[in-house]
Amino acid sequence: MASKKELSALKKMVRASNFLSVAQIYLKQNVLLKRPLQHDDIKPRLLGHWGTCPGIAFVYAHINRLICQHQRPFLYLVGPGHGFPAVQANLFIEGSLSHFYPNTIPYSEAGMRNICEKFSAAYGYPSHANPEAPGQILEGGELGYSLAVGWGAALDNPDLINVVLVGDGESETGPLAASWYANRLVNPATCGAVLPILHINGYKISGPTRLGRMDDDEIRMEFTGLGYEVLIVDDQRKEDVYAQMADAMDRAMEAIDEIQTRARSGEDVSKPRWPLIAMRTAKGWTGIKEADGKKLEGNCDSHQVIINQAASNPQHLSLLNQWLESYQFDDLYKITNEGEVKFDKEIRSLIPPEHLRIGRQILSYGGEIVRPLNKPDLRQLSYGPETPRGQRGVSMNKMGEWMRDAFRLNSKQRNLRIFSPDETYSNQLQAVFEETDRAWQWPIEPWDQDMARDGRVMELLSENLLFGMLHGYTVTGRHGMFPTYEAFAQVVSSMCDQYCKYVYASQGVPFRKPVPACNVVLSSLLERQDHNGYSHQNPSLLGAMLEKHPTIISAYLPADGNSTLCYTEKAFDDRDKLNVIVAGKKTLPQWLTLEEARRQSEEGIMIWDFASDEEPDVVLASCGDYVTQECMAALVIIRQLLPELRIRFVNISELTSDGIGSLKYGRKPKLLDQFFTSDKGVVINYHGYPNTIHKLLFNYPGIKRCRVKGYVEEGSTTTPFDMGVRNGTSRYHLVVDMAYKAFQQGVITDAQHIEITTDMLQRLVDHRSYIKAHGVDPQEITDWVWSR
Ligand SMILES: Cc1ncc(C[n+]2csc(CCOP(=O)(O)OP(=O)(O)O)c2C)c(N)n1
Repeated sequence: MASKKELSALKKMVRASNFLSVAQIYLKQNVLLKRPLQHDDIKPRLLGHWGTCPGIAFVYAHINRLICQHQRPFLYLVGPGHGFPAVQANLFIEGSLSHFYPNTIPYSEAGMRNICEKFSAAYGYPSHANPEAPGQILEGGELGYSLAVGWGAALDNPDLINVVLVGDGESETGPLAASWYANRLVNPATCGAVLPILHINGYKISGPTRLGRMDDDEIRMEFTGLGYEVLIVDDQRKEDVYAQMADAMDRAMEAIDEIQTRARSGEDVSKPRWPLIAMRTAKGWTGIKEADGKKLEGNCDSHQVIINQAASNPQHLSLLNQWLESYQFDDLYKITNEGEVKFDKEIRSLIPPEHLRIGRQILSYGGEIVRPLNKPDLRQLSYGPETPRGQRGVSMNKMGEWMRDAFRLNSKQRNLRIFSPDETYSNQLQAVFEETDRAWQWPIEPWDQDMARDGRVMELLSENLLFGMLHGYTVTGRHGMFPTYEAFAQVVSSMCDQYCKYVYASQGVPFRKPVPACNVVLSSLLERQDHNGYSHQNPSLLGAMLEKHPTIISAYLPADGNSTLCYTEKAFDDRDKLNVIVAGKKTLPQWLTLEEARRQSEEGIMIWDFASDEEPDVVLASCGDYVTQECMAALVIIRQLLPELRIRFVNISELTSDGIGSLKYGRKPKLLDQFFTSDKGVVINYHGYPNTIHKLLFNYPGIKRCRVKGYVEEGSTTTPFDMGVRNGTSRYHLVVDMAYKAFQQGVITDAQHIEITTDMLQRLVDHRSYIKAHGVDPQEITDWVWSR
């Protein structure tokens, strides 16, 4: 139970924060209310969300109390990050802002003026939680990700407690709704805890929330059913809400401690019932109750800026003045002889020791907390050792073996995990189960496969939950991979965007240091979703990510197993990025020795000499694994038909939004002439949408010579080869395209061109008849082998 003194301190801290929040939202000068407000003091553009700020501050103060009491590391993830003024206010009060920004935000009145004047101003501070703010590990704009990110950050951080404030509006989103299920995955013996605080202020932007209209029994039933111990705090009860909250926080700590102690003393804890606080406090609490005939406090009308005419309307100005005065902020601090702010003694009693302050939590800013992975020896895993050409293999199997060995080599470090929506097996990564299991904290039946309390593979059928967990895991310095079906990766496209924004914005922040890349592995690729059909054929995430800053996103498209090994290693070496790795899970011919694959992975593009002629007439290029097979088969056919035609084969294995190949080529596209020549026709067979390549090559002078093939949104349940046929990426189509390029350049005659084209069209007709009759591709396709 909180003492009277503690309660008084909590109230003062929240008062100070609320004052500073309101000042940030409204005032461009006179921010400390040294004189009565004038219209001129009001910002010309009023931005910011008042309604959620008091709840954020209330929780911040209560976390501080717990930190002081328990001396444990805490993170505070603010789902309603749109209430950033409250976060910023508290970061100021605890001194973290002045620590990281001593020149611009000194611990003085000048510092307070700075955060108020610059809030939501151009080149000032953003209006939502952001990486410039110490302690934040999530962009606060898009709702729904806080809880998943919190669970991810808790993994393998046994001492950490992540308090996650979840908005009741936010809790209506799909990602958040799924995030409650993470209690099935997180092992209390080896991981930290998440304390969700559901802020039931009853409203979102313009209406009531689902939870806001439920009574206590209904709230209890819902979250008890989800597996939590529900603690309700309610400002409508007689008991002081500060005391209720302190009690709930104490009980939550006790419950966390009980679970962790049991699990850490060797007991097999099934169904750990983590605490959850359902906190009912009014939206816009302590703000203006009513204005212009509207109910503000305790209603959605307090969501953003209330009384927004204060710059011109005397009544609004007066209300704002009274509102600010009501906090009696003056009484809460003094200025020392050195000009520093000295907050009231009680407030200071709640500020944790420096290293434990929320804004100083070392886990939140990368750098020294990152331990590089011990990496497997690729020589032991590669196809070969001599040329693997002629051999067949599976890219995803190789990635699985790499991950298996990496799990073994990093078992002590405990800094590697897979986050997979039920697809570790399906995506052919099952080798990892030789070394680890799938994490599961609820009952495990004797017939369940590869499941254990302390598994390092996080599986649950929610792309949102798992990507969010990966976000939390990597930004707190660990390494992870999110293998998923290519077609459904779009489910987390927006989450990937937000991740990229977080990482990009972090790069400009001096105290944020590099963190391991977030690795999204796309498998079950469209070319081999012939059996699942049209719904499973969608390379959109790849294209979407290639719109992002070139330094933040790389797409890796290894053509075979050895290349997949090299790119897996590279992806885990990368920092401050999101990698999209595109790799097939079916058997395909192998092409490169490990040495060749390594060389290619440095450049992202390579001429394959073994498949190329000197001084070519035509260039054929591929980007992706299945499309590479088709190119190689097309080479065999065209060389049989036109032995005199000279062809170069180029494989592209890396894309950035700057272009194809590594950034070197993206930035100087003219360099691509060394692959594509300066004047010959080029045919490119690409795994995704052809437009993506057109866009990436828009500034390459040779683009007019390029014919780009790719997925053009044609598909169905059909045979594997027919997928290429329908999209014009099959070997027969490529032969037609190469013959056309050769004809255009006068290398073959009109008659030769017509003959070859007719031959290929006939083969396409024959193929269609065959698959209609037999239901499978003919043997010449299924058993095709490379020869030269
Ligand atoms: C995914 C997403 N959808 C919509 C919005 C726009 N939006 C901003 S705040 C808000 C309401 C949030 O309500 P709640 O989570 O209850 O927060 P609070 O009431 O504490 O402000 C909405 C819909 C958003 N930021 N993110």
